[in-house]
Amino acid sequence: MGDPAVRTGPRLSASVAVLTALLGLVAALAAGHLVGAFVGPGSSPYVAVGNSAIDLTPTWLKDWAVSTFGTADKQVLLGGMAVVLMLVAVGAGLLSRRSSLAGSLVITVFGVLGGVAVLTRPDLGQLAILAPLASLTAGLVAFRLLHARALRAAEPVPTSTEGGADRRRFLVGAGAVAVGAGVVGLGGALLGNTRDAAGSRAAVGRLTVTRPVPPPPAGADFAKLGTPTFLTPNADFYRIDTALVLPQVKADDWSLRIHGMVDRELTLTYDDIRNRGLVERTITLCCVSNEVGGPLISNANFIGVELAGLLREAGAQSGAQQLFSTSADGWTCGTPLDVVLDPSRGALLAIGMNGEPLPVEHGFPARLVVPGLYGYVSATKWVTDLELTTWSARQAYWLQRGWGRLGPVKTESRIDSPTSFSTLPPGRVVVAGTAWAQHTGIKKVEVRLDRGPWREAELSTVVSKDAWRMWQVALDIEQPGTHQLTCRATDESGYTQTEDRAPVLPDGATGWHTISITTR
Ligand SMILES: Nc1nc2c(c(=O)[nH]1)N[C@H]1C(S)=C(S)[C@@H](COP(=O)(O)O)O[C@H]1N2
Ligand SMILES: [Mo]
Repeated sequence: MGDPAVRTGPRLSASVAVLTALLGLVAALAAGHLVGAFVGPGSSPYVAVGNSAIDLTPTWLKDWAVSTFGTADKQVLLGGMAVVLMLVAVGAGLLSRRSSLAGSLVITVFGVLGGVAVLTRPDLGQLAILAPLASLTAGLVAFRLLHARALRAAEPVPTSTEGGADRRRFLVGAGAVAVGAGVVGLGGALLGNTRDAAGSRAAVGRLTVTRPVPPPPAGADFAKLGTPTFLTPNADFYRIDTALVLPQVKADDWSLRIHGMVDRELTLTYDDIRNRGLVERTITLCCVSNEVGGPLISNANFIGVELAGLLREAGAQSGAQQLFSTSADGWTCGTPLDVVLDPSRGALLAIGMNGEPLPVEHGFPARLVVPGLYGYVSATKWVTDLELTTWSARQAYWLQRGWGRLGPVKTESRIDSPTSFSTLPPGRVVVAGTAWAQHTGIKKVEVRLDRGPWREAELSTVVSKDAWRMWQVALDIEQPGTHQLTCRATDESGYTQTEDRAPVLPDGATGWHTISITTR
């Protein structure tokens, strides 16, 4: 049986117990953040657990998260983790009103979880374990110290002066932990900033392009009618990746290794690439997770070197089937090698985007871009390693999760204006939108009102078969009421978009984009 003194001894009020546990949590997070800033951006245990959660998320749940929260899914995950941690701390505090044992156990379990997450990250070295260790130690020390002081303050005391001193000692300790965690956490954030890639990107300066593309012609979009601008500004370019914190790779630290089934292994530095003779190419990138009518597509002038040229220099061996690329954060991608090696394809190792060095969120210092393939099989950001190999030897990140191997972009079109469910006066309505069939080109877009005949739309000036095109058509919608507008594209191969609806998994959605409008 337990010591009866434990049962009858001092007991913390619920609020003091919860405060003690929450301060332990704050101390743990701050210490992990600071040490994490030293050993690498993803080694903060909080971030590592989040990254592991992303990698362990089943595809259906990931799809649901993306379709519900869009590109804010990562903020939602981090926020959700914060709420869970806080609830756990509240529970641990309430279980620790007499003894600190339960709280210490909970802290230890979570510390070990953080350690496992950090150790199993593909992109973190062994040293990264220091971050969760710091978290565990700081959490345990802060919690147990405050708990002991709180217990002493809660003891029935002979004189009121001593009780006051004990209470003061607890409050001073609590204040010290709170302030200390703030300082340490802020220190971690500042240190993280000095180690980030933005400074390195700023120092890159202007990229000298040997073969630039001219500015887009005036008729390249119908932005005045509601389509996107032909070139997507970098700040508006859609972003998709599994990185909870952006990989921070400095140009000076970066190198690209080309190896595997090659005659000569190559290692290239940033200067090697930027001095190779940069070309510029207009390429529309889109995500396989883009639903019919969805926004996960953008177009930019990418600046880089010919990927095929690099691989020829390394000497691709016969039998090699895929270009297996790895990013600084351990994400992997498999691209069909014949597509990459085809000189007419124009695959790039890109270091620039719309006249600037690649933005950090789009892969600084370097990424791959392959016209006509979805991003998940072609567009590795923060790329550091290219291995020529077979399909059976290596399985890339999304292939392991049930997505298709080849990933050619499907011909699609989208209505941008009017927007779905808008109400318009009856009469003339200009319908405008976007169509894409990267590396094939768009030949025709047709629009239909309700079940009426297809009407051919006017297309924007063609710039490149690798880029999207905009379209517009004026329709007379006299009858008041609800109407359906549908569009479909035909590409330069003669293929007309199928009406059959396919989901995004495993290799991209199909179907006609239809919207509802009301005239009144
Ligand atoms: N390192 C890394 N590269 C990546 C990804 C990723 O998760 N990690 N996602 C890919 C996917 S699915 C797409 S659609 C494109 C998106 O590129 P963007 O964010 O520049 O638009 O990047 C690709 N490259
Ligand atoms: Mo994607």
